[in-house]
Amino acid sequence: MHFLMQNLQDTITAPATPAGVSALAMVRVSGKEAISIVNSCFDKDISNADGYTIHYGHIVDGDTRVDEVLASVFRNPHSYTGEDSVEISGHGSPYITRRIIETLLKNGARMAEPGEVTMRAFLNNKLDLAQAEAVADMISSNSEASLQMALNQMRGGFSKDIALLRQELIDFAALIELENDFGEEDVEFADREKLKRLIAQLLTQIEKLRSSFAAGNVLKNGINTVIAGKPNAGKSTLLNALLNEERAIVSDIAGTTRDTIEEVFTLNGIQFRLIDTAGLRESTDTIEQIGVGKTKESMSKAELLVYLFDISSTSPTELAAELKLLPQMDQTILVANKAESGEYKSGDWPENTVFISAKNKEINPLIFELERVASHYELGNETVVNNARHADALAKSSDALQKVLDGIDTELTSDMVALDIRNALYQLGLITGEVTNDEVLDSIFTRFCIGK
Ligand SMILES: Nc1nc2c(ncn2[C@@H]2O[C@H](COP(=O)(O)OP(=O)(O)OP(=O)(O)O)[C@@H](O)[C@H]2O)c(=O)[nH]1
Ligand SMILES: [Mg+2]
Repeated sequence: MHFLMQNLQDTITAPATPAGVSALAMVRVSGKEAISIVNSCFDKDISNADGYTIHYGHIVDGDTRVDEVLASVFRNPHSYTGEDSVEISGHGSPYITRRIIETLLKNGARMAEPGEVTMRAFLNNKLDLAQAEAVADMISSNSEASLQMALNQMRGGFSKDIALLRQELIDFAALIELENDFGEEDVEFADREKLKRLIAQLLTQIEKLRSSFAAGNVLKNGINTVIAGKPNAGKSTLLNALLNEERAIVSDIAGTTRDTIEEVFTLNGIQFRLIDTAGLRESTDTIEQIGVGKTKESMSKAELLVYLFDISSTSPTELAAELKLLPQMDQTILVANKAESGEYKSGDWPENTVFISAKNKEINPLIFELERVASHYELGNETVVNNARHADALAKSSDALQKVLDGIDTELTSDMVALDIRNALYQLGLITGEVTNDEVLDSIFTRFCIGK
């Protein structure tokens, strides 16, 4: 509960750029006294400066010039936080940045807590909670797709959907609560059939949002992809070919890979988390057995299985037997490796088999398949839920709505039905921050780094 205890009347400061040597570094000052505090350690008078103006001058500590800077002035409410703010761009040395901040602290600013800057923006209605979380996601996003998703969410598409759902429900809650006020009199303002239809509609929409969570997760974290197959099929060779580096040991000894090896491969902005595994076979070697156990575990968690077989030493009947032993996966790509080693008839093999030569780096047919998989996750304009907290709140509101339905069907009293509706509203509101509790706020904003 650290910064909910902090005084929001304070003027805060923090570096907004990472520590380290760079051309420039920016220090943020935000709060009621932002402009006057900077003014008291700046060799120009900016006390009456308009918003959106930039001022050249020096930060001074007594008689000492700390740095030559540009100070950008923002007037409330037209700033990131909605408060008066000054952004000081100085030279990018950690020492200078520290000196600027020390000077500001001396003149009455307080060091910002991590996330406090964005929390103020939230409290001043500059962002809603889902958008604030998107800022955190954007800062930590590591691929183009996850960045796009965070940007989308920041623009508020997600929040708008939720707000629409909530509004319809609020209207019904009000009607049902009105019934309560009439107590003994047996009145029904809220048409139960209409309410049931609305809830069914809501449940469908919530379901849609929830199922986008899986796709959202992929964009954020990458597609868990397991490369499996018999020993010597060429799995490690394939991993190396995809990464274009000699990452895994390759040898003609069956059972070379024992531990799983994980590397990220990015294709069209989508990350594949490639896992090279120990070849699948019954083995008497203890360590290899452990490796095979790990392979099976990885497969059970994977979203995509790339199953490799050596076409030069496997017959179609043998392959069919192998495939029977595989777990059912949502997505599997069957790959015939060592295709350069001899003639083959593609008709002899299962449909959709792709033929490659990992050793010769002839892997384009597989790349095409991976692109096809990646395209499922491409970002449309649809709302994507990408956050475990949102998914959780959606699940809980879905449960609460189900309860409302059950309540209507079993002719529960209107005060009980109203209670379940309120609960569903509460869960939906938690997502956008229309309803907040300290615990949620705290867990979100502590994920930020100082200065954000
Ligand atoms: N001719 C040919 N040989 C290949 C090809 N890909 C891999 N090999 C060879 O097959 C042998 C096994 O390759 P690996 O990549 O170690 O096979 P693996 O599936 O990782 O094997 P384990 O780790 O033991 O399960 C090595 O001698 C590779 O050089 C290919 O496309 N063509
Ligand atoms: Mg291997």
